[in-house]
Amino acid sequence: MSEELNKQTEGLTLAEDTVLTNKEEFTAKHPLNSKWTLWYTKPQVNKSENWHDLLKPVITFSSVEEFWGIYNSIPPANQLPLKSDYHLFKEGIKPEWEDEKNSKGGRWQYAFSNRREVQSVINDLWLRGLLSVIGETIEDDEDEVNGIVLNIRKQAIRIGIWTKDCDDAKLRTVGERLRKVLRLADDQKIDFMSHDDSNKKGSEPQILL
Ligand code: MGP
Repeated sequence: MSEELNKQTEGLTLAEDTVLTNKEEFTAKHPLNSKWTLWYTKPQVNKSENWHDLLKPVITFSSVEEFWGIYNSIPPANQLPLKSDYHLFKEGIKPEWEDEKNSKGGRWQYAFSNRREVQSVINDLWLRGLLSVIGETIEDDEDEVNGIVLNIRKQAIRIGIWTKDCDDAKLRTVGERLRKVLRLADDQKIDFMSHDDSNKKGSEPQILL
């Protein structure tokens, strides 16, 4: 078998340096367009803990390699406890409605039921969402998207893309990209709600896509 393989690969050469020929390539880092901070919201244990107490920054990174290092060493989405959240936001933006970069914006959200059958797809959807955000393929205007959020709840898992403003045309582009990233079927809808409305009880989403 190895003889046959040797014969087949005899004439092959690698056009460029790779990790196979150049050990420096092992340490190369591929910078991302922006720096990103991962945040975690731990579940509330007693009622005296408010939203701000539960939310903590975990780590900031700026390269593809650091992203994978972090991704592979934190609990996968489907092992997070109920009532916890992951948030990945551009460095300097807090994942809160109150942050001045979020306050005029809102979020596109895809919610799917938290049943055992869907547990296996959570990690896949969340990873595809993360990659679209750090690769900035989710947006045309590189400043429209501030971050991505994962909420683990009993009734539903929610993935939300937080936008800087509520400009209809820009929102639609981001919404359409999100549908593609998550590979949603026609009957799987996402909705948009401004943070102003999220902060009011009983608000209905402004856009359904
Ligand atoms: P949630 O975690 O988005 O939804 O907000 P959940 O857990 O499904 O609960 P529900 O009440 O929407 O059904 C839960 C609560 O956390 C909100 O009602 C707010 O009190 C608080 N909260 C959430 N966010 C994203 C913020 C925020 O950005 N700022 C502040 N001050 N509170 C927030």
